[in-house]
Amino acid sequence: HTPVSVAAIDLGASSGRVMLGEVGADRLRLTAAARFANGPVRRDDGLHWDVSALHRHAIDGLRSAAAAAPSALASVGIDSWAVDYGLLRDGRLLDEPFHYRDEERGAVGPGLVHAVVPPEELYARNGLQFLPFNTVYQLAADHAHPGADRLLLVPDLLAHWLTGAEVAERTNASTTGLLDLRTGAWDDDVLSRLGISRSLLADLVEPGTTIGTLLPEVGEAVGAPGLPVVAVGSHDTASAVVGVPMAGDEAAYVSLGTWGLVGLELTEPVLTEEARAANFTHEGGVDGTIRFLTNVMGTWLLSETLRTWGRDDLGALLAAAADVTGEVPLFDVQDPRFVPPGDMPARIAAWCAEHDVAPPVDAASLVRSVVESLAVAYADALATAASLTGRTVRQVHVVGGGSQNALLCQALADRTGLPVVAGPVEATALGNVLVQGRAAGAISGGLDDLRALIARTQDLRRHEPREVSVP
Ligand code: LRH
Repeated sequence: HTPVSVAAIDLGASSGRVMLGEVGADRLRLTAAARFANGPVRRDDGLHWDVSALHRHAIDGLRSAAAAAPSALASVGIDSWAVDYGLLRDGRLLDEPFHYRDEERGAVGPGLVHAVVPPEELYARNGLQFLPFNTVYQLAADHAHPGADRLLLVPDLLAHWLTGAEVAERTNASTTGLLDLRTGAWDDDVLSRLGISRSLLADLVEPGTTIGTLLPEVGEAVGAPGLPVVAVGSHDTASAVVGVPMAGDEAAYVSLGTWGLVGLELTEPVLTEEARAANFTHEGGVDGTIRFLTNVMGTWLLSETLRTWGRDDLGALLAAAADVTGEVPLFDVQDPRFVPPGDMPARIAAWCAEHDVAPPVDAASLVRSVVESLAVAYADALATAASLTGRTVRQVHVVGGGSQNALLCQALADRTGLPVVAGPVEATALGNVLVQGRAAGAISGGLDDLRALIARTQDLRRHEPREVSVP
């Protein structure tokens, strides 16, 4: 096994990056080749993504990664947030994709779908938690968009622009609601009942397979002609879970970015009515695993709060929040009012007023209130995951950008009474790089081996639960 260099294009809801990864039997190193902002773009017809800008950033970042690589890049892999898609006709994108936080589509889609396929039946078939923006609901709300002959999820759209190929990578396809959990194939019955043409969907590919090679003009632009594009866990959360340095079945994870994805890795589904009622999902993981998790609010609440205040000093605010000694309100972070972009401090105050709770008195206590309320929600979700599966959780891993929030990780340790292992921050890019490294033959083994490599090479921080009374 000789170490290889690979590039990871990792697109998150608030920022994207192109990472240069070096991976080998005892080596796992990431360097940022490019970082860029991402976010919702408001237009007359609703909330969109600027995927054309992401495409440009990806190309620029790839060029930097190729130039910085110690040896020629072996491949590039792409991951992004789930559910959103571009519609194409004759290979051309019809419009910038909608953003899953668009309120109107979320209000319309579910009713249209559930009138045809009731939610209980849908869960039995696709195993997905109800999120009003699952692809199947967005598509129903899209019927005003005739003429499309192909749907590509965001990472698959990028891969199409880089290689010309049209595929549906399996982990991300599992978030559409159109994949049959029992057979692993597109659900032809649901598709026909909903009037969605099967030919709109591309053929499924597994993480680790080669999607294609860079189109000649792209290869030239990035200085890496013929570079293979390899499918990774293209759902960012699938790659993040590969990047969780856990071992055994007593570990749980919180993949903490814009969302807090809280759950367990399973090999068999838990398709019970209790799991459906608790809104636990079965998303497809790398190597045929199941990501049994639920979507909880994440750092979105903090980033929208800072945006409202016109501040960008999260570190200073968290330090001030850590010093707050008075009571802070615990509010329900899962209240749907917090999903769309907007004035979170005002929404939190309104929630408190409606629930006869004293609102936070200043910025520091508001931030503390958010942190404590998130920790409560994660602790609850972890307890639910354990009870739905009959597992005992003895350790919690927090990965992703939010794992840098030590106040939150400590609050989670205190509220669960369990050790919290924080890191890696770049779990998603690492998961992306590891799957490519394995495909290139630089490493071998199953997810346990990939995770052991992370545990050996990455900075992790342990938070022990404290014997303190928590508000
Ligand atoms: C996190 C994520 C999550 C999805 C949401 C749309 O980035 O992919 O797993 O539910 O975005």
